[in-house]
Amino acid sequence: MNYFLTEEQQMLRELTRQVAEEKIVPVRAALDEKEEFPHEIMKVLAQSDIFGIFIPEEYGGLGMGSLELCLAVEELSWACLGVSTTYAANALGTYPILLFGSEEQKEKYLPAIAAGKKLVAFALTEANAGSDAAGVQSTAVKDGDYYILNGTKQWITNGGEASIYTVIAITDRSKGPRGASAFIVDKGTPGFSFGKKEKKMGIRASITSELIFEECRIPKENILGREGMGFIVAMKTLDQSRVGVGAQGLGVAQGAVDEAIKFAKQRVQFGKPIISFQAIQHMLADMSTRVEASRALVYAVAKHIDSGAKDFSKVAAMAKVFATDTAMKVTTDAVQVMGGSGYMREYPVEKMMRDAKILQIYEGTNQIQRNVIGQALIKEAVSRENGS
Ligand code: COS
Repeated sequence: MNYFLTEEQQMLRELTRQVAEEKIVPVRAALDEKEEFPHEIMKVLAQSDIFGIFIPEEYGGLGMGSLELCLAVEELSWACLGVSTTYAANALGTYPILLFGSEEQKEKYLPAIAAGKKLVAFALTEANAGSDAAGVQSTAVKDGDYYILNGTKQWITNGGEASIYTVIAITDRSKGPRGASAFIVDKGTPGFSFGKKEKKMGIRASITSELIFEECRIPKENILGREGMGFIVAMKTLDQSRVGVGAQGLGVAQGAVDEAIKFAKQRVQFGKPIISFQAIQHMLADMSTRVEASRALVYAVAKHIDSGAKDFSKVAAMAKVFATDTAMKVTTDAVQVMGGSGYMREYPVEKMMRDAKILQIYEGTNQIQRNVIGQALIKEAVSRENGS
């Protein structure tokens, strides 16, 4: 379908597809098997300026927006969701600086991020704070020119590999969600260490670690926005990033459809390639239709965000939930189309299916997305009733 992409957007898509085909596809199975961080691929993405896509030109980026980021994420996810998670989590970690950082913070951090010299991680989740984002227990206590950070963050993508961390901690527990604040913490700050490295079902080319803060002194100028803005920093960051998770779903689902079609044309049963059977055609038809619907929604939401829309929580949640539920369904159906072969590690679809599962869980479970959509519908109905 023609999405009327500009020449620049088409070139970006072709470039990331080329990286995906030439650099990621040949090594994805090995990265998954060895649970290895994709250092070499990150270098290629840096050399190709792909880290700078969504960063303004004045900070060394390409000055593009959500749609371009989604195009790149889609292509990387088409090849490997582990690699694309590493890349997309870098954007997630950068958004707090981009959206809430002071001029000094932007000048200090964004050029190295745009150049791919420094990787970023976003640290909200804890043992008792995941879906309940306001349940954070880590604390940041003001002490002169410093905040002293204590607590443990869990399941942090890029944990240990990233040089920069955007961290949510409580500065005033009595104020509930308004008592959280957001900070930039540099790797190497005394009192900041890394704990358990997780063993995961999928996205095994990405790293997921625990962050441990023990009497970690952070300069007070590392606060993002003002004290008490941490919950809003987290929510706005997630609103911004969730369409990218939709793009991940879109990419891996397209990858699975492509593999299923390729296989169904070659596999012969009852004397014919299985693609000639209607049972298979109907599955492929449904899979492709869902993927195209996801693409239309993800691109439309990304364009809406890029148009300068103020409140896009609802539509970002819709893109995330629709495209990632699609990814789970389509990757599972790709395994089914390919039968025994689909289940074997020799083919890429079993990995795609394992990888896709996380998309329904991270950056807000798909149940939380439905809550966000539901709350927005109620708010809209109330404001319609009030005639506003
Ligand atoms: N943008 C701006 N403000 C927002 C907001 C958003 N997207 N979402 C909530 N707020 C505001 C609310 O308007 C409210 O403000 P007031 O106190 O002025 O009324 C405040 O923040 C608290 O909101 P709410 O009461 O809705 O908070 P809840 O604790 O009920 O949580 C959900 C809301 C569930 C939506 C939130 O916790 C969430 O998104 N959870 C999932 C987090 C997540 O994605 N975790 C994954 C790990 S991070 S990768």
